Amino acid sequence: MKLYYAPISTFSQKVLLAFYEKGIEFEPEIVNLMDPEERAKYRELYPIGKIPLLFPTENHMIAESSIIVEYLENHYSQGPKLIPDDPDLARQVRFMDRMNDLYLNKPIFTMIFADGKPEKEIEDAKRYIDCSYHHMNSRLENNTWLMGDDFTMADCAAIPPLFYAQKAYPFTDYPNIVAYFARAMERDSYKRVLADALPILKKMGM
Ligand SMILES: N[C@@H](CCC(=O)N[C@@H](CS)C(=O)NCC(=O)O)C(=O)O
Repeated sequence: MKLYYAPISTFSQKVLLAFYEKGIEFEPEIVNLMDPEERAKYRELYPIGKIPLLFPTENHMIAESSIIVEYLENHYSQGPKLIPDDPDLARQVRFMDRMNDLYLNKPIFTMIFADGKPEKEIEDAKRYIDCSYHHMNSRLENNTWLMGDDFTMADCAAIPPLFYAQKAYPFTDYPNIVAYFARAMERDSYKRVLADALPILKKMGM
């Protein structure tokens, strides 16, 4: 199974967390989309041009981080269940996953690359992140992970953007998120993700 990704990309890290949590092997294909030639070549393979991208076999392509996690969940029974069997719980995980993608991950990236962006876009990004922080902080009041005691796809989606948020839009006023992120840093799967990403970020001066 071949995975196209970049170690510093949050959506890639989301699926890396799933692979590592479940102990599923893959063949890494690291893509540097900041390199124009590599980006053009990648777009020949996948015209939308986003990572991550999974090829379970040579002719079977699966795009979109949540769909990749869902594929792993459906085809590999090992490791924790990142999407529960219970349909109502599964829906709640998908909801949190979607909220984290749309209203945490994306706006945090708007904040990282805020320079030159229209004021309206920055204001919207801040509002979305504030809403996400409030919601997460209250969910985490009595929960270890976003869905309770079990680590799920919702956490795979939340943890990578929180790393970048530390600088771009800190969550220091939200003690439950601070504690949650500290717990995430102790998790083997996330330690592996950071071990690959940190040297690259350091080289980039981030
Ligand atoms: N909805 C997509 C988003 C993927 C995404 O935005 N990936 C970023 C990297 S974190 C990317 O490929 N950016 C390159 C670009 O937009 O050209 C998913 O969940 O996989």
